[in-house]
Order: sequence, then structure tokens, then C-alpha cells
Amino acid sequence: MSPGFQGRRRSSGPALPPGQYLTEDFPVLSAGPTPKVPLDTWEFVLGAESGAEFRWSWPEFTGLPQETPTVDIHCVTRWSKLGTSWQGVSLDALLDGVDTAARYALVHSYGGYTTNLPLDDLRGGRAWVVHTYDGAPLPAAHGGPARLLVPHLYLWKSAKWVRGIRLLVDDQPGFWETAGYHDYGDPWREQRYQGD
Ligand SMILES: Nc1nc2c(c(=O)[nH]1)N[C@H]1C(S)=C(S)[C@@H](COP(=O)(O)O)O[C@H]1N2
Ligand SMILES: [Mo]
Repeated sequence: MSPGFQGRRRSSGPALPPGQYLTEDFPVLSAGPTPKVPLDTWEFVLGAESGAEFRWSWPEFTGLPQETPTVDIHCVTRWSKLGTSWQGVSLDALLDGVDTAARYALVHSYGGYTTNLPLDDLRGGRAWVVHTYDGAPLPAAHGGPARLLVPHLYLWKSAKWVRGIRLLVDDQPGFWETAGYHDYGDPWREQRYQGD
């Protein structure tokens, strides 16, 4: 009997969602080429359903209050990576003062990639726009200058080279969701594909 082990397992839960395996390296998964995004033209645009737009240049964005999340990430191709360290701006900070009744968000990337999620999933300290990985500027292959990070959903929701988020009254599927991936993508409920 090992009550200590049992207790620890119960309080922290399993580390890996169902069907996932652990990886130590950091695979690159991109549906197309890596776009070049110069910092002097980079901007992040939040568009509300009213048409109102909120824009941040690179200096404005990096001047916002910073957070340093350490999170586990889970790719639908079944690899998971534990304890990844990032730095960036919480979506709570970006959404602060944005007047909206929208319930959905469509995330847009430089290069044309899109992905959708409920606006609530961007709130509550669960989503960031990150520019630093493991203490260094985010490599372009992993989404630099900046990517979305929403670790409680499969990693295809964490759009690389993020350029903006549109707030929508009606849900609108993104790139992989249109191709048959699950609309929500909760790794703990193994929502990989439509119908899961
Ligand atoms: N812009 C963009 N973002 C993207 C993708 C993409 O092809 N383009 N791929 C997604 C998928 S399927 C995964 S698993 C992760 C992979 O991130 P990584 O390459 O940093 O591991 O990015 C997601 N974000
Ligand atoms: Mo993925």
C-alpha cells in the first residue's frame, strides 16, 4: 500500500489527457510556410461585433502588464509537453474595457490561419498572447513574433503568428474546424474531431 502516492494522484489528477504521450522536444506543426512578420509593422487588432477596433503596436503590446504562465500543452496529433514556460499578455488585459455581448471569437493569423473558440475560454486567466518561450524570443517556427496560448484546449487553438481576434455573436469555424476538427477541442474529453 502506498497511501502517499494515492493521495498525491488524487489531489493533482493525471498529468496526461487520454490518448496522449509525453514528449521532451518541441515539435513544429504548421499548415503552411512560416510568415515573416517584421516588428515595425506588427500589430494586434481586437475587433468587437460593433465594428469597434482596438490596436496595439509591438511597443504598446510589450508595454502591457506581463505574465509568465507555465503550462502543459496538448497537440491533437497526440504529443503533450509538460511545464512549458512563456511570457506574454493575458487576454483578460487585452479584453479589459472592450464592450461586447459577443460569445465567440475567431482568431486570425499572419499567413491566413484561423481558429475559433468561445470568448469565455479567452477569459479567466486561461489565455495569453505570448512573445517569449523558455526565456528567449519566441522562434518564428513556433509562432513568433507572437502567438496565442490557450493550453486548456488542443494546441491547434493556439494560433501562431497571431494578428488579431474578432469577437462574434455567431460561432464561425476556423481552418481546422472547417476541415473536420472538433469545434471546441477539450483534450480531457478527447474532442479531436467533429462528433467526438
Ligand atoms: N498560424 C498557425 N497557427 C497554428 C498552426 C498553423 O498551422 N498555423 N498549427 C496549429 C497546430 S495544429 C498546432 S499542434 C500548434 C503547433 O505549435 P508548434 O508548432 O509551436 O508546436 O500550432 C497551432 N497553431
Ligand atoms: Mo496540431
